Amino acid sequence: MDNLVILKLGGSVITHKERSPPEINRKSIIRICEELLISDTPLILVLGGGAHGHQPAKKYGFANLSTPRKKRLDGIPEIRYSMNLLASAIQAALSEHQVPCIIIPPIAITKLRNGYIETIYLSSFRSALKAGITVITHGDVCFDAELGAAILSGDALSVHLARELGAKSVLLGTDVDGVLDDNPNRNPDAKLIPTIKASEDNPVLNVTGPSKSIDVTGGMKRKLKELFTLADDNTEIIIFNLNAPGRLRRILLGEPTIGTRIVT
Ligand code: IP8
Repeated sequence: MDNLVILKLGGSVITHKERSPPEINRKSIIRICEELLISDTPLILVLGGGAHGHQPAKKYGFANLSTPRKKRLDGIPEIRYSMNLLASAIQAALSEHQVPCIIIPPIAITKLRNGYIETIYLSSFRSALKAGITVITHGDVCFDAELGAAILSGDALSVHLARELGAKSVLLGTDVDGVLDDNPNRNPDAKLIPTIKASEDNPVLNVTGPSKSIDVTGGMKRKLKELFTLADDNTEIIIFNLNAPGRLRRILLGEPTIGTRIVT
C-alpha cells in the first residue's frame, strides 16, 4: 500500500507513565487526534504500552527472561484489560472527530517464539485500510510458543507492519526530540542527531540509553535496531517529539520539523 502511514504513539505521551494505577493522558490524546485530522492517507496507529502496558508487564516478570511460564500466563488478563482501556480511549477521541476506526488487538492474531514474531495474520488490517477505516493497534502481551507469553513491543509491531504492508512512512512519536548524541539521563546537554545512517556498527547505538521510566521492552537502542532493519530508499522513517505541539502535523504535511530521520 503506497501511501500507508504507520504512526507509533509513544506510551509516555499518551499515558502518565509514572502514575500508578495507570492514568490516560487525555489532554495529550485530544491534541494528537486534532493534529491527525489533516491526514487523508491510510493510517495505522500503534500505541505504546505506557503505564497501561509496562506496569502490569513488570508486575508479572516480563522484564526478565527467566520468569516462569505460569507467572507470565497469569499476567495476560490484567495486561490485556489495561491495554484495552488505553486503546478504547484513543478510539473514543478519534470517534468524536468522526474518524472511522477499529481496534485490532495483536494477541488475537500473533504467534511469538522466544519474544520474536513468528506470524501475524494481517488480513483484517488489509481489509480495514481498503475500506477507509483507520486501524488502532498496540504493543501487547501475546502467546509465545516457547515462553508461554511474551511482550510484543509497539516498535517491533510497527516495523513488521511497515514491512509486510509496504508503508510509505513510519513515524515514531516519543517524549524526546529524536535520537540524542548522549544519554539524556546522564547528560542534560545531549544534542539531537538529525539524520542517522542505518548500520549495525553505527556508534550511535552505544550512546542511546534506555527510557527514563519503567520499560520492559528496551528504550531507544532497541527502537533504533528495529528501525535499521527497515531502512531503504522508499520508506520515510522519523523519530520525533510527540509532546511538542504541531510537530506531528508538520510531518504529516511534509513540512520540515525537528526530529531524527533514519536513512540508508
Ligand atoms: O511500549 C509494550 O509496548 P511498547 C506493550 O511499544 C506492553 O514497548 C503491553 C508492555
